[in-house]
Amino acid sequence: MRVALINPKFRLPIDTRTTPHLGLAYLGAVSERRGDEVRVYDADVEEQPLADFLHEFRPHLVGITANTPQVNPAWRTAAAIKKELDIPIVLGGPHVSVVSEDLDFESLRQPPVDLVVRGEGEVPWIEICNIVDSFLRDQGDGHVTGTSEVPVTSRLMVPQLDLFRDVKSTSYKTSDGQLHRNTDGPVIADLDSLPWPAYNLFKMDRYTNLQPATDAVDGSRSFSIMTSRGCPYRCTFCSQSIMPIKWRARSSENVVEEWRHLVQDLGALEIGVLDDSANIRRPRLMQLADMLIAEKLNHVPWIFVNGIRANLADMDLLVKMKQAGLKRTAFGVETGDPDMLIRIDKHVDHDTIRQAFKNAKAAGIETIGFFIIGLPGDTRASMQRTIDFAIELDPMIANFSMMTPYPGTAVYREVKKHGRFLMNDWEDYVFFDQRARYELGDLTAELVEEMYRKAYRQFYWRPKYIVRTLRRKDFWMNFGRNARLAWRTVVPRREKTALRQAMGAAL
Ligand code: B12
Ligand code: SF4
Repeated sequence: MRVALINPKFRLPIDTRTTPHLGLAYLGAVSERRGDEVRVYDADVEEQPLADFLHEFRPHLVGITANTPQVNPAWRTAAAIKKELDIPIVLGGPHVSVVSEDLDFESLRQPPVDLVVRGEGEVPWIEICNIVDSFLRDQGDGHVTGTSEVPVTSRLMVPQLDLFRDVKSTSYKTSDGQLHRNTDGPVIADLDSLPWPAYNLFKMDRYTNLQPATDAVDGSRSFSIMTSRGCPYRCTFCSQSIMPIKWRARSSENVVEEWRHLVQDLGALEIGVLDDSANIRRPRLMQLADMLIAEKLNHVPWIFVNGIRANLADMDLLVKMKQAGLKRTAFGVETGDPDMLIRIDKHVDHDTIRQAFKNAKAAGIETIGFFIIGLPGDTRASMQRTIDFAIELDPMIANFSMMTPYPGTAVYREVKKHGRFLMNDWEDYVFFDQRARYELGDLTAELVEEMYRKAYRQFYWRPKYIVRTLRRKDFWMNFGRNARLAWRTVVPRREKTALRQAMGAAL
């Protein structure tokens, strides 16, 4: 069967670099293992128009990925596909996985969307492929022509057959328009059973690299890896719809084998480790580091892109990881205010965070701090404490995000109940824009936007920071991009956001 996997176009309001989509790379790998002919269409880097791609490849099944700001483009893509070919369309990814807000059904209500996969996709995706494949074979429909009187998709989705009723973690729409939601399936217990991501399906030379945590290297030589999935914590702001609370890790042997493949076969010059919480089990990381050293894979720098838990980052572990090639690590600090830190359920205190930064710096590892401006309950004083704490920790990169309440999070529920959203579209759910995303009590958009700009100004326009930055080679490698970012964050916007004015006028 021919299977197409699509990453719909979505441009962030800042100048981002591009990276192959790891989720699609995993789905492509399991499909290839099933024996399918697979193509990835990544609209971020693709030059061929979608219609041409579809007519050239003539897929039997299409899967589209969608996080929250990408879901409208995903629907538009689905509509464009159905205009060209009569084929079943499956949506998956973080947005459609938020069952608490019925977001699987929201997508199924879009005419061109037939199925939604919630959460980890590999197992349900393959079950769907099996069902569609045997249906097409039974129908003698080796090729999708769309010329039969009853369209292929309608025949596949007839309620009398109800072909997808046993596919766990899947929601679907039968041809009578009824929406169905199957129960959740178990998480993938043995991650070693998964094939490695199929980078062979991507036009690697068109990517730049992971941002903002990594440095500018040739995109085709910058890779991601995920050594564990899930996170046992539930911070109030974090969108955890895809990765369940059950944390699982691959074996070190399995990780090292993929690492070797990236370094030796694909020529990786840099590796971004994408785990949500890589250091949940310390002995595992120690073993992994030992193996990277023993296997002489430690000459390629790697980076914890998403942050590791500060409460589990002791000196011995960090020194060992530095020896294993760890160049830079992020920590989720979020707030400098002690009460807010408790309120967001981070389960860490400021002294522990201080110590983790000290340890990392002493071990010779560069640091990134993630901070949030405008958490529910934040005040001018608490946000100032966040800025002050960032300056005290003095990481190499401070990343201040505008609090964006993603559906399914505790913050989203709180704003829904007591505040008001300043977004009228899922495409606004990005946090590197300068605009406030909601208002709650005394936390006004003006205040949050003012403090957001202040955070960047106060952190980055320190003489000590500027001198140190100018001495870094990486800074000059990224000079154009850094200059654009600095300009955007320093120049204040005088007007209120256009969106807020529109919302105000509507009330
Ligand atoms: C690396 C990363 C990035 C990278 C690359 C993104 C990418 N294209 O993969 C960069 C830095 C560019 C990025 C940017 C953003 N990101 Co990001 N990112 C991640 C991160 C840390 C890892 C993604 C990953 O590779 N996961 C591992 C793979 C295996 O999982 P996956 O991609 O989700 O795919 C699995 C399932 O979702 C499902 N699936 C996915 N697609 C499909 C499609 C089909 C057909 C099927 C059947 C199944 C399926 O099956 C896959 C295999 O199990 C996640 C956190 C996380 N744990 O996933 C956040 C995360 C995805 N990002 C998030 C956000 C908010 C963003 C931004 C919007 C932030 C911003 N700047 O405002 C932007 C959006 C950019 C964009 N253009 O879309 C949120 C999404 C929340 C939401 N509700 O949408 C997450 C979950 C972080 C969080 N916990 O809040 N991100
Ligand atoms: S912010 Fe980090 S620790 Fe908190 S729930 Fe998300 S991934 Fe887990």
